[in-house]
Amino acid sequence: MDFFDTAEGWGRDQLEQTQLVRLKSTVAHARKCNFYRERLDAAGIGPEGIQSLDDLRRIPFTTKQDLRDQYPTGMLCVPTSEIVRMHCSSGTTGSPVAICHTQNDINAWADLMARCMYMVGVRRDDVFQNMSGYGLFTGGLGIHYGAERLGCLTIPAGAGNSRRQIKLAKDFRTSVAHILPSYALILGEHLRKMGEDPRDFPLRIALVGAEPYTEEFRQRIESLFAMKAYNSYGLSEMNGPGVAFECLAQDGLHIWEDAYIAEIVDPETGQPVPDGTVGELVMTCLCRQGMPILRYRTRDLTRFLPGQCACGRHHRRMDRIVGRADDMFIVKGVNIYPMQIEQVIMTFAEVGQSYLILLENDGIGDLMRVQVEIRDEFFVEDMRVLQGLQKAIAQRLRDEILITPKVELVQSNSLERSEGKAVRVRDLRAKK
Ligand code: DLL
Repeated sequence: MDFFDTAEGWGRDQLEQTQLVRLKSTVAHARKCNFYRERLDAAGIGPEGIQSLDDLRRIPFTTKQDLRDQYPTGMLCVPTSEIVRMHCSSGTTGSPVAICHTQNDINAWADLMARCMYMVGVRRDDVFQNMSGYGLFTGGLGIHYGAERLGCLTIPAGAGNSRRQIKLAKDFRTSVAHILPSYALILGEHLRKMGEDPRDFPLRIALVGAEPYTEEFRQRIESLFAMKAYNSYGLSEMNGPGVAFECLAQDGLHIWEDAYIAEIVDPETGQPVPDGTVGELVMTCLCRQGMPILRYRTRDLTRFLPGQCACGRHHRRMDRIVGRADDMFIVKGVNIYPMQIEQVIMTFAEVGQSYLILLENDGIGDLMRVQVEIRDEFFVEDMRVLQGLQKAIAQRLRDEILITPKVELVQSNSLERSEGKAVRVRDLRAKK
């Protein structure tokens, strides 16, 4: 097999031996900041405290609140003069979280990102267009440096502005793009409105991630553009993109275990769940000097996939993220994740690019409305057809989530667009 670097092809023994060596040195290094020294001492883990990979479980979790409390530089483990870049995580609530990197950190991250891209067939003669926001968001510079590391002509197009994206892609024959799932469908619609078939667009590969989306959504993106779309997972606290990535088999995301240790725990108890069971992903980085983070509670829900991947790589795979522990909402006593809704509505050919879940309370009880954009060619259908569609969607949703939401069909492009990650749920209940 053709690997980007040797660690990509390592077997289990080599991966685990390396993890142990790197975990030992990361934990020893983390003691250079007061926060971890105190935490580790309190847990009885001294400078030589890690003897086996099982000792990882003795280390207390790190939470987003810890990172907020240590903002901006409380968790640095090198002098500030060694730091060359910082990024912030995309959280919209609470005070910010800043992650600081040394030049070595940035280089190691670029290598990992380049490995992801190489794995799905991106090569130096590809033209790569990054359609993601730059700035503090790691999907900009993080992926950018990976593409340059591979030697691609890299176009830092940034988010939005579909007309310009299309012009750049056509002028430079862009073959690979990084794009948020919600934006991919919007871009396709824009092309159609211009009277063009998105299948004629030069793209052959898209790296798609940064927000949850379903397999049904991926299939739409792939067929719309006649290209392959690979799921890309990461979070700022673990650098950003480049943590886990799908290979050509598209059967789960390989977690780069030479650089990270992943655990999946019960979100309530913090105890490991049996393999194959969905739980909260907990991540430890093994190759970071500026700001190492141990056992980070990501709040993302997924499961390890059993067995070895058909591609032959030994890095463990995780399933696509089903949602975040924080995304779950409760209506009439039922726990619902936005992805359950998406999974249903995206199977209807009439459904367009976007949807929005509205949660309200009419004083008697909770109400859930699902606004669904309908593709232009179906919106002109007669009333009975549209009512039939509305009913069919509502019924299928009831089968999935056990309550019947009110489904509203709206015109394509009528729901608000965001330049960054899509907002899928508006909970208006608290305001009543
Ligand atoms: O979104 C890093 C990234 C950029 C990943 C570009 C992939 C591509 P944050 O802004 O810190 O970092 O947000 C991290 O986004 O905890 C997940 O909840 C969500 N997320 C990221 N990738 C995926 C994915 C970047 N493939 C948070 N599927 C994470 C589902 C994802 N959710």
